[in-house]
Amino acid sequence: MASTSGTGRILILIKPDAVERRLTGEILRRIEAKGYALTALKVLTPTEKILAQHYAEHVDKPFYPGVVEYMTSGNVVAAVAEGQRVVEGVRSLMGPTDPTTAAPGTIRGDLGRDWGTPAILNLVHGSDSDESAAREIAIWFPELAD
Ligand code: RTP
Ligand code: MG
Repeated sequence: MASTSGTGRILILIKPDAVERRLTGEILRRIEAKGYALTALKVLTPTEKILAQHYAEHVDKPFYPGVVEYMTSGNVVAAVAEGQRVVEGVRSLMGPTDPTTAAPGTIRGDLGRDWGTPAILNLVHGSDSDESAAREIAIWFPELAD
């Protein structure tokens, strides 16, 4: 059973389609409105090297070249959010991977439109576990390492 106490962290990426569509504020607004605190924020165009680290579990999959093309197509906003059970909470706010079938009320369900190429354009990334969050925060925010 998930922990119900303590403060967790999550790595969030506002992906290039969201930045291009000026949805950064709307997505961060939803995360803040839920009660999570933003504790780090930056804008950058990801390199292939950082994406290979971030998506280590996907690098050998057939869709990976499309993900690289998608994620290097423009700026992303990387953020760290904190709060109780924040990984579960933000993943719930995001909705599932496919924006076409993500439920209304979720970020991907309300705002996503998956008729783009070269990958599933789904606006936002959120770490899927506390372990993933720690690994990903170290990749995107090495300056926060203690
Ligand atoms: P994310 O890691 O970006 O938060 O998304 P997720 O957990 O919902 O999805 P995941 O399975 O981890 O996939 C990572 C990203 O790769 C792209 N993708 N394309 N079949 C495909 O074409 C495909 N599958 C995954 C998506 O951009 C997905 O968010
Ligand atoms: Mg994932």
